[in-house]
Amino acid sequence: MEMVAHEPEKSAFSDSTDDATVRDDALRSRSGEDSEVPTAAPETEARCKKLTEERDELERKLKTSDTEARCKKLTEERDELERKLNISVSQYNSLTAERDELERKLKTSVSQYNSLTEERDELERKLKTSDTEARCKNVTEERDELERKLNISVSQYNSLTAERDELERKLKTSDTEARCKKLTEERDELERKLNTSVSQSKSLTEERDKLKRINSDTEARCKKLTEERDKLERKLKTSVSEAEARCKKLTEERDELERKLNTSVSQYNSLTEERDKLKKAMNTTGWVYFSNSVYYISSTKKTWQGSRDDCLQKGADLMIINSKEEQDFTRHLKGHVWIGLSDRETEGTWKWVDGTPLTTSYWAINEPDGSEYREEDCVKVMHHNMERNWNDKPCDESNFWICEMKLLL
Ligand SMILES: [Ca+2]
Ligand SMILES: [Ca+2]
Ligand SMILES: [Ca+2]
Repeated sequence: MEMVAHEPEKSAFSDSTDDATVRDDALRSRSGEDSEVPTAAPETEARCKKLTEERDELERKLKTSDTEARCKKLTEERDELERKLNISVSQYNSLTAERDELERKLKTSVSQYNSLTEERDELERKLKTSDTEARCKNVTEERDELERKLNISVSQYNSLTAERDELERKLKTSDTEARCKKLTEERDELERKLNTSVSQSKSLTEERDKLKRINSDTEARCKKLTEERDKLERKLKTSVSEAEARCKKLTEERDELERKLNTSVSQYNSLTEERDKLKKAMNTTGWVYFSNSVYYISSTKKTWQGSRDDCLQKGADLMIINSKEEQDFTRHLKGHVWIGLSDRETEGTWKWVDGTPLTTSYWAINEPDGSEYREEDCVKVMHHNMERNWNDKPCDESNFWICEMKLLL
């Protein structure tokens, strides 16, 4: 009977032990550790310490990153932070899942615990009627110990959870805000630079357009100048061509003139030669050369008209005295010789035989003395020793005469 009574008691004890094992498992799951409950706290602390270090490292990096201005480094840091944030989020999700799992297990444990408590109460009630109070007391002590440990673990779990949540909050708020602020500043700086660049770009575009316009104007002017230059070149070419033609024509004219000059010189030489021959010939036939004229002095006497007729017959005429030299030449003649001067047409108006009027005269003293009443209309030279030796005489008087033939050369 006692054995029978003992079996249920042992069975009850075994069940009670199993219940404790279940509670331990529940506690281990609740603390997130696989180890025994007493060792759960140090590892959690280590994890907490690690998280604290990470937080401090993050805060340190956040502080030091304030001094960094370059976009690349900040971006790298941001990426690193994002990576870490992702890891933290992942860890957070994992912890949340673990927490949910723990809560689920805790609920189960609590349910089991309640069930076990009821069973225990039932057993205690049963044990009261048995002799196993000592065992019951022992079991009660064990239970109290387990409850104490469970409370400690729950407290640690809550503390760690609170700390983790605080870290996550700080990580989210401080990190995100600082990063957001920094990124906002970076964005503003980049926007400012962008605006500056846009402004510079606009300025450069305007400058480029201005230069394009100037270039266009210059090209237009260049084109115009090129056209003008081509026009001038064509004109120059035409002018050169015309000048060459004129030069050629002038050269031809010069050559023609040179040819004519040569011909003239040749003719001049020929004529000079002929003149010299004539002079020589005339000197031997009564003609005398003097100052580009040849003179014939008669050896007989005739009236003035008879004398003139003789001269005309010789291809000459009575002498016309045109210069002082010719006047002096008459002084070498033998005396009283008719010359070609008369006033037969109009009394007092002296004319040479070629029709020219008398301008320079060499009348002898008191000459001319002819008048309407004293008919003296023809002139002769006399007195070789007189510088002025002209005298008017009646035309029918007989005198020697002098013919003059002007030479062309
Ligand atoms: Ca003369
Ligand atoms: Ca007269
Ligand atoms: Ca007279």
